[in-house]
Amino acid sequence: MSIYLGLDSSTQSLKAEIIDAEAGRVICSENVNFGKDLPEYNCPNGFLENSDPLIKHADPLIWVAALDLLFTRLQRQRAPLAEIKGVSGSGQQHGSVYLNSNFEKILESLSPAENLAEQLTPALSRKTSPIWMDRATSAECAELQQQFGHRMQQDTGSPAIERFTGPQIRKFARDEPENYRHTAHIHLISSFMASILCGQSAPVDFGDGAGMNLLNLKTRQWDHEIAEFTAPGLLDKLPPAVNSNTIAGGLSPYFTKYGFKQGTPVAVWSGDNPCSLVGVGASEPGVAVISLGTSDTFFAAMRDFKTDPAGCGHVFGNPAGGFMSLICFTNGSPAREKIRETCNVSWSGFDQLAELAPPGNHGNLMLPYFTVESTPLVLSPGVKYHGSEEFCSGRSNNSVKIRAILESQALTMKLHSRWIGEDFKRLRITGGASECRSFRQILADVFQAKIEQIAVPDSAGLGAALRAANAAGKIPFKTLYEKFTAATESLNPNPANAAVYTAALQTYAALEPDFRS
Ligand code: XUL
Repeated sequence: MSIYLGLDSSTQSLKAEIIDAEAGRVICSENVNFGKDLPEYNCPNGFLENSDPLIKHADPLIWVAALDLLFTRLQRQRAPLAEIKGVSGSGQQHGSVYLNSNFEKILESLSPAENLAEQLTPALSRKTSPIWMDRATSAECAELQQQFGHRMQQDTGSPAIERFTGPQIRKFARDEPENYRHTAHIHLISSFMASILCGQSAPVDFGDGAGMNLLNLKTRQWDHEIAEFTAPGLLDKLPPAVNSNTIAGGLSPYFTKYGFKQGTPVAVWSGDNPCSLVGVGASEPGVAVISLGTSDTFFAAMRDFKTDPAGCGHVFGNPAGGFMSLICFTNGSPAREKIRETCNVSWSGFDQLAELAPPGNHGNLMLPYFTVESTPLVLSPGVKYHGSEEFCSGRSNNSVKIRAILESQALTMKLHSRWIGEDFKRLRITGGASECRSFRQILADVFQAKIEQIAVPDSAGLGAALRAANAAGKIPFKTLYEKFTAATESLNPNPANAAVYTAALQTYAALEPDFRS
């Protein structure tokens, strides 16, 4: 049997996907929801409440407590844990965990009689972990940009970004110098979780490491100059950065209490977006992925390293080698939901009504900034309308309103993915809104690309399991993709609609700068 485990430590839950790589099947799934299952950690939505809306920290012990609970549940459902040939994982990106010099000693001597959270408490040099939703580091980003200018983006793949780890570390070192001094290891959530599994401090992989504003993507080493400016002595606190197929170590004896075999290979973990690239079978260039969720993301394996001149898109490491692009649109599902509520229709009604308005929507468009937007950067939210007087004053019919949000979201994705420099002819689409047929056709027509739907409920967890099979079992990704990530449905573009969307894209691009902050 060829069984592998993928773990997905996301913002709100920890999930497991156990695959049989030979049979091409997920044989077991399990899930721990932080808010519901671990209320004592006070992170109902994955982070601690804070009166400052810019601060989003979590209690890192919730992630290790979830590991104990998840494995207990897997054991209870008689998952074949002793058969597992390799483990890897996916972590929400950018978040960081701060540990003192006891960390490794504690990991080496974990007692199965006690739980992980209690044993790891004395290893923390900082009680909380900033996560990707934190935006409290604008001052630090400005300082990093002032110091390094364009080099920051050219060498690390992104300009200094509030949620990225480097600016977060700089803030901690400045605000809590004593605690920073007592910090011996700074881990990403991904490398922290891998460390616990293998009982020693684990490396950071290039995929997730690229989301730190610290990794030089040209040398694939920590950038000494940027690290030292970010915080004094930082280089000594960072784990090594390695290829994503590196085996970090063998499973710690602690986990034999759940039925795992000691020494089972643990491949380094990666970030959720790099893992999803693998989980949807898109780690070869030529196909882009659109994930429609709370935020919509557009990502693709890259042929060459290049960066977004507008500074909105990012470059991360592709776990299968090379690089991947990632663009995040904050106004995804909640924006669609707002329009659905305004029209007072069900999701199927929403879908049907969108088809009643023609492609191009009579020239009616909207800039859907219901909340702050990261692509393009809009810090003062507000929805802007363009088109007929009837549409702009909210009197148009529901079909026009619904088509406006969907066409505008497709156009912003097309506009802001142009820097990648690839005319994608295939797009793989995933996430809740991929069920909306009219949206799929709009995306097909705006991009003039074939839209493939895939039936992967947890692409990050599956991607982690496939990475484990690749790193520990030496199974090529191509073989795994044939078995796990075939398209379930596809939709062709209508060439007759190309011209109308080329024109709409021009209008949209001209409108946007007026509304940027
Ligand atoms: C990517 C990002 C999020 C997190 C959480 O840059 O911030 O997608 O990885 O999912």
